[in-house]
Amino acid sequence: MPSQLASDAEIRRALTGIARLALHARSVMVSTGAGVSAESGIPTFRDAQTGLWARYDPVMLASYQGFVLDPANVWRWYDERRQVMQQSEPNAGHLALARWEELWRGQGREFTLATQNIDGLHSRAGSQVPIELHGNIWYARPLDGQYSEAQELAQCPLPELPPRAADGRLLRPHVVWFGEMLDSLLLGRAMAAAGRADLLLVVGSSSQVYPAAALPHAALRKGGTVVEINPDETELSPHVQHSIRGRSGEILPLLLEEIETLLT
Ligand code: BV8
Repeated sequence: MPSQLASDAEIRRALTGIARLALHARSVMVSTGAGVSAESGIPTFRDAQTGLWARYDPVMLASYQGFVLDPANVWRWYDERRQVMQQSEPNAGHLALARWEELWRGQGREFTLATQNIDGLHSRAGSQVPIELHGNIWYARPLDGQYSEAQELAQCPLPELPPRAADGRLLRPHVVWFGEMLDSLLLGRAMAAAGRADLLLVVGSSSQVYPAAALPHAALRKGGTVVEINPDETELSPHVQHSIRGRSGEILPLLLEEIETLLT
């Protein structure tokens, strides 16, 4: 049964143990969800449906069917999210993960970051090669085009909805919609890293959306230790060794403190 940790003393003790595990691990992986961007002011996927969007089901808006029904409206939803993301800064949790990656890279240790988030904040925090499993909202590609035709679409807000390529082709956000396959190379890299991870952290995810939610189970099957950081209990909580009830912007910097103490 996992330890569900909420008191400061319990969390501190667990973080010391997790830092020790990290130092003895051949490979470490972190998988993040919308919760890691919450303290940057970006509503989580499920909280996002407020105000005008309250009457829309995000799974419908984030789907091919929803898009072709009303491209302008779906782009309006994405561009409003882009405007919030544009005003947001990486928070202490993003920065702690970038620092961890830098420390591990400096010591020739394996560190993999995979994210379900499309906001680009891990890269802005300094993470070098985040595996963006669900794409990136700052890129777009022709609806009738290839995944590889993605181009940066940085202008925000967009001058016209829906945006079109120079040749007039309708553009779609370069994100993975519900019902769409993830990029097989990215998913393959993430699953392979999870299978190698002696320690895998799942941070800020409700662990409800597959195949991303399968990553921690790939680590558990191979005998890896899985740690969850989330203020709430999730479907993953009963399966992990440690489920830390806390916000990523607070817990991750504390974990990095423990790791850096052990490294000195
Ligand atoms: C696929 C990009 C093969 C777009 C996203 C029926 C039909 C079709 C498919 C399915 C189906 N049934 C099941 C499926 C599979 C489906 C799925 O899993 N559905 C779920 C709803 C059951 N998956 C797919 O469709 C995937 N493709 O399977 O293809 C296929 C094809 C056809 C048919 C079957 C299979 C594609 C999924 C990708 C969808 N795109 N995003 C966009 O963003 O607009 S998903 C989107 O939602 C996010 O990227 C993210 O992945 C997900 C939200 O999850 P979270 O990130 O966890 O966010 P959430 O809000 O849920 O939770 C936040 C957590 O943070 C909470 O737990 C909260 O407590 C915590 N938190 C809050 N504050 C903090 C915090 N934690 C830490 N610190 C804090 N401060």
